[in-house]
Amino acid sequence: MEEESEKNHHQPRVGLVYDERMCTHSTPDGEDHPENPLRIKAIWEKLQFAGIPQRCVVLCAKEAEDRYIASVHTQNHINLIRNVSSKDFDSRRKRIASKLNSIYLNEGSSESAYLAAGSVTEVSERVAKGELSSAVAIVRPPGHHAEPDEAMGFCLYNNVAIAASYILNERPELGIRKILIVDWDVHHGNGTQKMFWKDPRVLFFSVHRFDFGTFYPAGDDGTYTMVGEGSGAGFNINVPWEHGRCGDADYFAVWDHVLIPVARAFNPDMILISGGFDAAIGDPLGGCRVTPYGYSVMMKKLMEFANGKIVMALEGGYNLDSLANSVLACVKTLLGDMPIVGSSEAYPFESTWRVIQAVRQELNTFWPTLADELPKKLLLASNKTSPTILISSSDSDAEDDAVPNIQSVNLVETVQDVMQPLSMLKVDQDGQDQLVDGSVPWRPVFSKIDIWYASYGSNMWRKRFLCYIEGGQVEGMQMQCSGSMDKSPPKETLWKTVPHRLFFGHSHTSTWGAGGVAFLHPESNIHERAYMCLYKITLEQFNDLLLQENGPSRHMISPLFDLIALQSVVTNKSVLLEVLKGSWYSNVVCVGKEGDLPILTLTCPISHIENFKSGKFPMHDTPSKEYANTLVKGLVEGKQLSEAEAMAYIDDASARPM
Ligand code: X5A
Ligand code: ZN
Repeated sequence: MEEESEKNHHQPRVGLVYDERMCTHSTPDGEDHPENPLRIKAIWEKLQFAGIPQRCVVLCAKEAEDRYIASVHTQNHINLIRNVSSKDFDSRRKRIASKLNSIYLNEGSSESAYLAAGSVTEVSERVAKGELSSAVAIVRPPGHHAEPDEAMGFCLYNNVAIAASYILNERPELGIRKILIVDWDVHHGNGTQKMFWKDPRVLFFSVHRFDFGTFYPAGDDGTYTMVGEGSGAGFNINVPWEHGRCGDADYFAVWDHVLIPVARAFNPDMILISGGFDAAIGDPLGGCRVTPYGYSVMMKKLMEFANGKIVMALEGGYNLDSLANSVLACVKTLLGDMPIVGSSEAYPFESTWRVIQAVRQELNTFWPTLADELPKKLLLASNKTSPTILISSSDSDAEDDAVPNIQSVNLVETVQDVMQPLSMLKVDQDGQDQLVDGSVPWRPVFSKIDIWYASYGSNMWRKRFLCYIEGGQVEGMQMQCSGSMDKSPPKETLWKTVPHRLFFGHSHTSTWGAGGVAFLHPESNIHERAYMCLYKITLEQFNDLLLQENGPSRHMISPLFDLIALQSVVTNKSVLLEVLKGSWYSNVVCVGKEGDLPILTLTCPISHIENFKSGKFPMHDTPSKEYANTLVKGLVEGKQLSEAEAMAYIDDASARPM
């Protein structure tokens, strides 16, 4: 079964761009330099020897256009790079380069810089379009150190930043709204960080040697407290190694405990990798120890996101063999080849756990998933004598073992009846309703199961709730909802109060802007009373609602909240949705029954309550005006409270300590 569907998966279309013209950029007098033309030649030869180009879509390099470069670089910088290779600059070129930080220039520099930036942009566009599944750009000069107005660190144009900005700003019709940039070059991507510092559409993640600010490019830019600013706050993540010798185990630990949980929450539409390979074992500049196996695992883990839409652009990497072998491992991984065998002998350094914890603490207000305690056993495992703990696939969650509380037995039986034939519930890769060999499409089935969805926040206002069903946007909302696939209105509406604490937490939302949003304490408490507006909708609609409530985009291949989850919520009172981990509303809670149907609501995991109590997450934050208005309208139009009473209800809930 497994093997058969594997065969039916068509081979991914992996784009590959390489062009000898990028070899013309070299030191003016033929001096040795680590960033030399042999780098990309060695990669290309290795790929040819391995028969890779035949399996890929090979593309020619293309020069970037100034107007697109201009979205991240100044005109002044563009003029310099455009003209510096011309005859008129022959006498000045060396002098200009010597004034820059770690830069050489020759007659080929301009063309190479344009080709590198243009090639990354070109393949990114094709991946965004879906014409390619993923792509690798074997380019030079590298880009990630290049700042808006300055070439530095062997970089002239910031290739990856130009591509990201092109996709977001020039091609909105491609639907790429959020880009994750993963910079695994051993050096900090200072240029890219600057370019997207205030931009929440780009999550920039860089893991690099920092050595307390002494490693190139040196200074404080690469430290973990640099999290971005304005609406971009939280969308810049630095993981600064304290020293060299970091290897696979250290990188895997960062992937598992920082990057992957955040990526899950951010849910990028596309990933760009600033693929430097100077953290590779044997690299003369990096002094780290990542193996080709390490890179392939890092790549594989990223392929779980953005529908696999990944573009890897070459940055550094100065040992020709390490470089070529590492790139080969990455391309093979994108092609879906069997993973290469690797050792899991090593353990992360103790310093690695320290760095990971510092990063998690710094960023956990933006990414709640990072607030969970790391398991003690993990932290103790860096003594290098304990048995292998290398790849732990996810963070542990104390709330996973919620106390069972058997109720509504009827429903359990009902659910079990329908579950039997659906135990092999599966859908085809592209998604929705087609029948694939033996599997059962979920939408037609879920469209026949009704539940009560209970709202306590803005969804109490019917018009706002209907955005999740019919699509659209009401006053005060900062974004459009896509709506459910089934746009039929709720079959019934009714109001109830429940013995749960209503509170307002966090400091902003993408829907309502600044100000806290509503949560319901997942556990009941007879001293509390919260208003709820119940809508009878189908399990299919509930799934579409869950997806929209926890962040836009991405269509659902399999249901987020399936029959197993439904059974579990009825039996255990709440269920944490693993796939939504990191989102604020990842916890589905059953607050009772109405008729024979369960009443389901969405709230934060119980573990977050502690964070609200301790102040780790902001709370008794007054809700934003727009948001509070929406609640008031809901309660008033629903004939539950007068306007004054509704306002008092909200004030009371936000003022009271937990
Ligand atoms: C792209 C890259 C390194 C610059 C080191 C300068 N640059 N000493 O790896
Ligand atoms: Zn580097």
